[in-house]
Amino acid sequence: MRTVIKIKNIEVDIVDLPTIRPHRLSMTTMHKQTMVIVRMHFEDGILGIGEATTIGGLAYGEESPEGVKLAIETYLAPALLGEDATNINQLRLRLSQVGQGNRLGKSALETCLLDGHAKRLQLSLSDYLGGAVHDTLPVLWTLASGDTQKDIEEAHRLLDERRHNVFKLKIGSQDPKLDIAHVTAIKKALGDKAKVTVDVNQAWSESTCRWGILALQDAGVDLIEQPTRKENMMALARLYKQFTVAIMADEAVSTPHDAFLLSHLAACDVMALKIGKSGGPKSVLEVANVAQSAGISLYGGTLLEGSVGTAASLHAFATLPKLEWGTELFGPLLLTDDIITNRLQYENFQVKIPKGPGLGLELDMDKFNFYKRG
Ligand code: MUC
Ligand code: MG
Repeated sequence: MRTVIKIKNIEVDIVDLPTIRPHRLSMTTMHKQTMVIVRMHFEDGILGIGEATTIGGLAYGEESPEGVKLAIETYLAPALLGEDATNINQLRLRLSQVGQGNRLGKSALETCLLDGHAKRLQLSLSDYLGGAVHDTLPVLWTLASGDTQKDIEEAHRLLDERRHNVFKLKIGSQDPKLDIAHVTAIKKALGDKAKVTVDVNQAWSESTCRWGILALQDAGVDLIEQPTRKENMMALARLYKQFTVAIMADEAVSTPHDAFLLSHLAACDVMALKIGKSGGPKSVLEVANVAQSAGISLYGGTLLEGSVGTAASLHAFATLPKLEWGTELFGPLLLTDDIITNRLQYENFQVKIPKGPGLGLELDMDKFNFYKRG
């Protein structure tokens, strides 16, 4: 017989942390990262933590940090308070009944529930999800300072430190010809020492893609991420058939249904998995299952979460036997400081899956209180 453990209280805070340098994407330039940190208190004294993070307020996605906090406090958390925390599937169903979409907030809550219950069972989160098949995962770095020379220097330094040997370049904020010159210069400077991928973040039209992707392919780029608008899956499908360079869907794939549709349309080689897009560490694995059944390769993506969201992603992705394109779980490294006591470890081009019960992390309450809003 399972002992019922009730959810006692849920606290939601917004935390702002500066980035180590400006981070330029097609739709915005980040100078800080804003994280929604959720603390879920259970009646057995256990604390579950979770994070909901997006990029650039409302610039990147359809939910903002302030909106996520409001949705959790007003609708999602009240549906969980007083409920049995040991039946997580029941609570996921409850969340889907009280709220459509709102997957960022659901992801933070799902993480809290998983962290709490795994701690209760003295298991790591990945063990609770069935077991990790990796102790470490490869992790790339995004070059996005907005300056070609600075990006080249940054890449050389990170290669020398053996921290990253795959670099993702963010383009789409300027004239495509300038973007192509930028990518070509970086790939030329790095040569065979590093792989280069490109994220257009939906900025190009299909006609720009026809010559733009060809030029990037000729420059030696290994993968092109989300070149066109996320709604336009048909454009992605047409482009996928025109090039040999790998095409990855990111913003276009959040739910298992999106993964099914993209697979049905034969629209991409790779899908970027992100816990925040899908509603949590367990939910993202449902997307992975659909993709893998369709023979589509997987990539462990990020919404540039801090350590809490990154650890949650690591535990989920570590359970996947095949993550052909590695991960980009470098979010904590983009920030000047952290709100946890034991930082994630990056070395030899890999990040370690944290050990210890649940996420394997603890909040540093002094730092948390210092950086939290209000
Ligand atoms: C995105 O669209 O992939 C991931 C890495 C990065 O630099 O930005 C994010 C968002
Ligand atoms: Mg992307």
